[in-house]
Amino acid sequence: MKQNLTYVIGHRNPDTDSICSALAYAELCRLQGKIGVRPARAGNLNRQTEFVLEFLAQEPPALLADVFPRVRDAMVTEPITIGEEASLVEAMQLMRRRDIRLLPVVDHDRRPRGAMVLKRLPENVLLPEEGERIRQVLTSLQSISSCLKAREVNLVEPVRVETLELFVGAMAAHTFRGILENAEPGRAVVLTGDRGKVQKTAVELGVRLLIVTGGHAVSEEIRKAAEARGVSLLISPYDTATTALLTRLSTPVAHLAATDLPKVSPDDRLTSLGGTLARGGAPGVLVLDGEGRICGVATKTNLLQPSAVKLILVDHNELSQAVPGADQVDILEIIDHHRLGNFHTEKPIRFINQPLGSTCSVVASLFQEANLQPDPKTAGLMLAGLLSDTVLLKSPTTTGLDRQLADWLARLAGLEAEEFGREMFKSGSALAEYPSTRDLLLADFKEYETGRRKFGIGQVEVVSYAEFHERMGDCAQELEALRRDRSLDMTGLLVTDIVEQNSQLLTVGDPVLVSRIGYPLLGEGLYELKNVLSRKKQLLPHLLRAFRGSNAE
Ligand SMILES: [Mn+2]
Repeated sequence: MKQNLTYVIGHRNPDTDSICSALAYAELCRLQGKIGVRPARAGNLNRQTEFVLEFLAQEPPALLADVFPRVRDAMVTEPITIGEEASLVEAMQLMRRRDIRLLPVVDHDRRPRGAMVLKRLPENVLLPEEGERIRQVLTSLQSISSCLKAREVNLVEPVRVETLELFVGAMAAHTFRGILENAEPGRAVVLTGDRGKVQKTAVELGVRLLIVTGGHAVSEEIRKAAEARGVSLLISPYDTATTALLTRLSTPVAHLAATDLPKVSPDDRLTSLGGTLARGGAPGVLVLDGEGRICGVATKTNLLQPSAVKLILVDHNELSQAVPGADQVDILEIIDHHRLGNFHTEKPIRFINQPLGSTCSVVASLFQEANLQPDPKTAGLMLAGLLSDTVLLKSPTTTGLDRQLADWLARLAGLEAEEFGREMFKSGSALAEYPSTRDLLLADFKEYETGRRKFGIGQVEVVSYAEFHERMGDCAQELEALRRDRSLDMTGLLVTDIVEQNSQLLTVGDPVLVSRIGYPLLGEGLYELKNVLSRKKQLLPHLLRAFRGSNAE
């Protein structure tokens, strides 16, 4: 059984705030002495978050594709097993010694042949219902010998598993002969002490096995006779009563193992198993790995335990946004800054929801409330989440407290917030994500016509022009190549800064068209478009107006 684990986890398609608030809140829990609280994520990191974690040398939290309770969470790993040739008595000793209720019986390759089940042992051990079968035992001579730790004087076909009948030679030889003659000597196992006449009778009648009990030596005459007659002969160190009991318990477990236990994979969901176990009489399951080898066992009790996995949700409070399976485990806390999403719980939980710019702001304020100071890395993480969600504190969701917290966190992290935030947005911005400059141009490229002139304009959004300016030479070259490929008179790229709410336009092509663009020129083919954000509503009407009449020239 795994120990309890609480994951702090954000929403699916995690953003920087989701990842960083999970990391920071798990750290707060650690500082508060809570055990077993770990950060996790419900999806892949975006590029911005990747940058943040790399920059702060922070390992990404573990990826949880889902939290559906699975067999692997409930099973006993590395289970104690017993070989299929072992005897019932060995199985019983093992189960008693190790206090186990379910003992898988395996072959040489650890593939299960079934299991010994504590609750069912009486059926294997107690007397069968039919009287005449009372003396019968299914076993092999080898198994009897090993149970008795016997001295092997003569063994014929020791590995054959057969149904044998036990007879105790505790009477006068002639009486005994009478009894044996009515039985099938070829299936008889005769137990006797140092009674030479009984021993001799048994050998003469050609019994399957003669066991001399009490460790008594046999005479040379008996030994030779047994060999000559093909009678197996063992010397048991135990008295007759013990020898009889152990012989009865010598059945190889392969013949007794319960085979009705479901075989499941560690990855199976517990919910799909519940019904199977509730309906059938199986006391548990055998868990097999990909190769069909046993890797765990789970009893009904194991499987009905509540999941050991618990969740603390950050940056969301709706199950539809949560990691799959969240509805099947306990949710202990929610730390968020979103609208309430009609969330139900069975027990009271800690629910902190503040109308702040980010969940990282909420977590940072919890550090302050607890009088705990985050280390520089954790402060940097919270700063990143805060700046990310508030778009460098410019989003209308930004509060006064967010600004104060950003200052506090930046100081603790030793970072300059504005610069760090810009770097962060730059790394995650559109430009870096395109595999090639051509892809960047074509991502949102539209062609237009005015008279005989054709032109095309692409648009990308950035949070800073810096990266665009670095790639401007490439962009101009590729715009020219694209212009020729598509037989256009002019091509352009509208780069919109969503933070500053401005755009710049880079163009190449027909000098007549370019000369009519009319916006302030910043450099070769580069224009400044103040307060222009929309290609459709702002840039295009302007260009169509400016280009009108250019056909005549
Ligand atoms: Mn958020």
